[in-house]
Amino acid sequence: MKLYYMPGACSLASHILLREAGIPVELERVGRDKKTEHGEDFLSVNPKGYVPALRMEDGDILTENVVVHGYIADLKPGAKLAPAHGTKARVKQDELAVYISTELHKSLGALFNPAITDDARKATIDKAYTRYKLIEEMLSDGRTYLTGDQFATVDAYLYTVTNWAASLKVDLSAFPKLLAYQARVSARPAVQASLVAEGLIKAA
Ligand SMILES: N[C@@H](CCC(=O)N[C@@H](CS)C(=O)NCC(=O)O)C(=O)O
Repeated sequence: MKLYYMPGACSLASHILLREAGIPVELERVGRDKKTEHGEDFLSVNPKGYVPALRMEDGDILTENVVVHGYIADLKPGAKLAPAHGTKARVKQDELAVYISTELHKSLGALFNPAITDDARKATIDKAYTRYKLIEEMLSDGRTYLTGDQFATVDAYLYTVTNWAASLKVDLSAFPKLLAYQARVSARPAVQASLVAEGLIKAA
């Protein structure tokens, strides 16, 4: 399998999940010019032009974070990254995944646009705060991860997009449970290995 990624972008979540599942993966970095590190034209790999793009074992390409995460989880049920299909636990996890995708990923991602106005930036951050408030409340019952004590797809995803806050200068100090959660997820060996492999931190 091959994961097309941009360092620190949302594709980091798929990268973490592949490591958590123990699935060997080849990493292919994509540049802003849409060329990969080995000279592939990324637009011919994924005409949508964005990561993550996962080349599956049969050669087909799979895109869209939430779907890629579910696919990885289903490949290795033993890793318990998602509950079984057809259960309420699975649809509740899917509900969270879509919340992270549409309410947090997309709004925080907009802050990377250098053309964003101050007013739009403030409105976007205020909206993200209302979304994080719900996450903070969920974490307030002492659970280790978003769905309980089991690390799941949604943790890799929430961790990845929340990790952007520092570089985007989004102050999360009003969410202490979230910050403690970020530190817990960050300490996982698969997360550390992914950060090192993407060149985001140095090996310990
Ligand atoms: N709908 C896609 C969006 C993925 C996405 O926003 N990818 C960003 C990185 S976080 C990207 O590749 N941006 C580069 C671009 O759009 O040119 C998904 O949810 O997977």
